[in-house]
Amino acid sequence: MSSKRFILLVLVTVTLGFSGSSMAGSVTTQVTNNSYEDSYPRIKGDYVVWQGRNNGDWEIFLYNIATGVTTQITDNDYNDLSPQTDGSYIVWQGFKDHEWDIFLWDGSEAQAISGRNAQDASPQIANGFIVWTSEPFGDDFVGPSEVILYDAVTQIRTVLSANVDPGNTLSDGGPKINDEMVIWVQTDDRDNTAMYMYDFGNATITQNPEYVWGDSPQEDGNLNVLSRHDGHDREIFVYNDNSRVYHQVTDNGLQDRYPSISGSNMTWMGGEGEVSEIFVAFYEEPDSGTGTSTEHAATGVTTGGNTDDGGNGARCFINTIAHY
Ligand SMILES: [Ca+2]
Ligand SMILES: [Ca+2]
Ligand SMILES: [Ca+2]
Ligand SMILES: [Ca+2]
Repeated sequence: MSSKRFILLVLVTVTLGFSGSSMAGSVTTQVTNNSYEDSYPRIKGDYVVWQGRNNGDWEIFLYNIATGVTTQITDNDYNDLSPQTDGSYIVWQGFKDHEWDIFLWDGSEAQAISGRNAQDASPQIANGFIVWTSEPFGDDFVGPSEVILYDAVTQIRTVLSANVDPGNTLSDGGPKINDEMVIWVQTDDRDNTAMYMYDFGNATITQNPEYVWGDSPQEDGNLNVLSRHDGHDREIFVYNDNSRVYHQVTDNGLQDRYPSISGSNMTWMGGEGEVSEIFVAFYEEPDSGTGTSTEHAATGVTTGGNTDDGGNGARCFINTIAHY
């Protein structure tokens, strides 16, 4: 493993200043402001991660809400995609040396955590555990795929699906993970499927368990974040299960998509193609006076020398549009 370690070139830039407001509603911060595509942000705790197509290939970026600092996690000449974070670690897939591997950033450096001679993809992380689908290949074979579990603390990698497919004759893939369990789907060569659940509590695997998967990057606690069309373009909304109120977070000329929420913090992608940027907002429980709307520019947001605000991207619009 140590031979695969490499010190990251960490590029730290002071980001656009964070703006605060004591008003009920939300305050939006534009995290990126550059000439390349930034997309698919995910958030957990204080970490916002996304992929940016900087200098011809995709790289991984981190924005720390607590410090307001953006860090470029990768800087290489191959594609790094699909970052996920649990608020402590970042995982993603990178096409290093002509095959997909899984990489883990532990706060100071990144290392490959998958084996070679396999296509390793779609990592998911929760609570320091990472799962992904791994499809081994050789000169005369490809697959079947396996589900891998990696413990970031002990650095132990386990072929989780080997417990129920010891000879690897079946295709295991699509794992999801939360603090309590891993689930995945196994498919045989006649397309019969079985679902498996690995329980972190008792370290056992159950076939076809009865449960409802309740984990989504678009919901946390009583808050749900969503992107929907307002008649002009897509906007970000938060729905509060308790107050049953939709709160409009954005109102701009950008296509606002791919929202993700953690606690009261949310992130999304605004704009398309080379002008797409990453935004972060903090949601505050609205007080009385529902049905009113207030618009204000997010204060303290500077554009780092670029005076183009990307189409009102840094504005925050507070609008309670529904109240049941
Ligand atoms: Ca790259
Ligand atoms: Ca298998
Ligand atoms: Ca919009
Ligand atoms: Ca951009």
